[in-house]
Amino acid sequence: MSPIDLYTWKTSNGKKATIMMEECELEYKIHPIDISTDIQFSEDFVKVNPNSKIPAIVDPDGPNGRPFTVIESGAILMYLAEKTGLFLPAEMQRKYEVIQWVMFQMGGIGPIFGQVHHFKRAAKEKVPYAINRYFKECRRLYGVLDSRLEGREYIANDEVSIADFCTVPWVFRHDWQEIDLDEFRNVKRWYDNMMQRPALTRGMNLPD
Ligand SMILES: N[C@@H](CCC(=O)N[C@@H](CS)C(=O)NCC(=O)O)C(=O)O
Repeated sequence: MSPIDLYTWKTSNGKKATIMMEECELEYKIHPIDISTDIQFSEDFVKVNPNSKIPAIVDPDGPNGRPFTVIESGAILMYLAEKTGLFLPAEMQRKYEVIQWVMFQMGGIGPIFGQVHHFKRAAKEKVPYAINRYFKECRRLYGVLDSRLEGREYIANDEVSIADFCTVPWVFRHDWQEIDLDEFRNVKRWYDNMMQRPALTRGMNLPD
C-alpha cells in the first residue's frame, strides 16, 4: 500500500490526524502546511481542501482502489477507522456512542475552545464580553465531559476510540484556556491515562 498523504500543522485539529495515523500504524507522509504563512490559501492547497483548513488527507488506495481526498478532522478519523477496522466499533449502538462524542468535540469543544484561545491569547484587543462568553461555555463543556467520564475509563465505550483521540489535543491546551484540571478530576484521570499511550504522544508531537 502507498503511504497516505497528510496535510497538517501542529494545532489541535492537526494533531488528531497524526494521533490516528500513529495509533493505527498507518504508512503516511506529512506535508507540513504552516498556516501562519497563509499557504492554506494557495492554489495547490485549495485543490486538496477547498475550505483552506488543515488537516486533510489523500488516500492513494481509497474506495474502489482509487485516490480519495478527505477533509474535516472528524471525517478523517471516521474514514481511517473504517479503513483499518480500528477505534470505531461496527455494532450500531457502540458505533453511535463513539460518533456522538466525536460530534460533541467537533461541534462543541473545538469551536468553543478555539474561540477561548483566540480571545484570551491571540486577539490584540482584549474584549471582556467575548472572553467571558467563551470561557464560561468552555468551563461548562469541561463539566459535561467530567460527568461523562464519571466511572468510565474512556469517553464513548469501555475501549479507547476516536472520540478520545479527537478530544485529547484540545484538553492538552488547558493551560491556554486557564482551566485547572484539578477541578475536573475525571477529565484529569482520563487525560493522564491517555497521555501514557506511546503512539498518541508520538502523534501529539508531529509535525516536528
Ligand atoms: N472543522 C475543521 C476545522 C479545521 C481548522 O479550523 N483548522 C485550522 C487549524 S486548527 C486551520 O487550518 N486554520 C487555518 C485558517 O483558518 O486559515 C476540522 O475539524 O478539520
